[in-house]
Amino acid sequence: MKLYDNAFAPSPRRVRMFLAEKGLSVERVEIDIASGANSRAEFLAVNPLGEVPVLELDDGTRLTESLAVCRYIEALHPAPPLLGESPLEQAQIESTVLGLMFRLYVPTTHAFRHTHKFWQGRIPQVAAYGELARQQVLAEWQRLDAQLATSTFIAGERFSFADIVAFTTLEFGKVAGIRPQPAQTHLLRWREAIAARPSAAA
Ligand SMILES: N[C@@H](CCC(=O)N[C@@H](CS)C(=O)NCC(=O)O)C(=O)O
Repeated sequence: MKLYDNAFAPSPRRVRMFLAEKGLSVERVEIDIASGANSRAEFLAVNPLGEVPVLELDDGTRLTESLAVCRYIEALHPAPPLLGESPLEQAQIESTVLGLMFRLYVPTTHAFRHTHKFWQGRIPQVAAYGELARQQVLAEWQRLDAQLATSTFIAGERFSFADIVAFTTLEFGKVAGIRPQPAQTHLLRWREAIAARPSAAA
């Protein structure tokens, strides 16, 4: 197996953390997004969307979308379970993960793309839209801070892929000025716990 990856991007980092939690490692191919390698023909032949991660299997089959990639890895290597064991737990984690992707990760990318100088001249930027997205993300972190007052992890009492998605999104949010506030003590407690896991270095 081979992972088309980028050291700084949050989506492939989800897969790296997931693999690390499982004690697995795969060959990595670094795609330099900053220099536009993901938009060149060579990589577009791998993923026409120009996005990482892509997991390439030994028979050449390619999987995109970090959730699907991790679900495939989980099916091959069930321990420790990171996407739930019982049908109910699996549904609850998937529901949480999809919510995080739509309400947290996507607006965080919009805040970054529409306000950061890295994107100047690369895409049409609408600063007001970026700021709106940033506010949406901040409100969502506030909601998660309250939720973490009564649960150890993002999707309940067990560490899961939901924590990986939330943590990598929070780390990435720094580029758009999104950070936990000192008053968000539950969020800060959770972030510290996830950051202390060896997989956080992946
Ligand atoms: N929904 C996809 C998101 C993939 C994605 O957004 N990848 C970003 C890096 S985090 C990317 O490759 N961006 C390339 C670009 O923006 O040009 C997943 O979960 O894998």
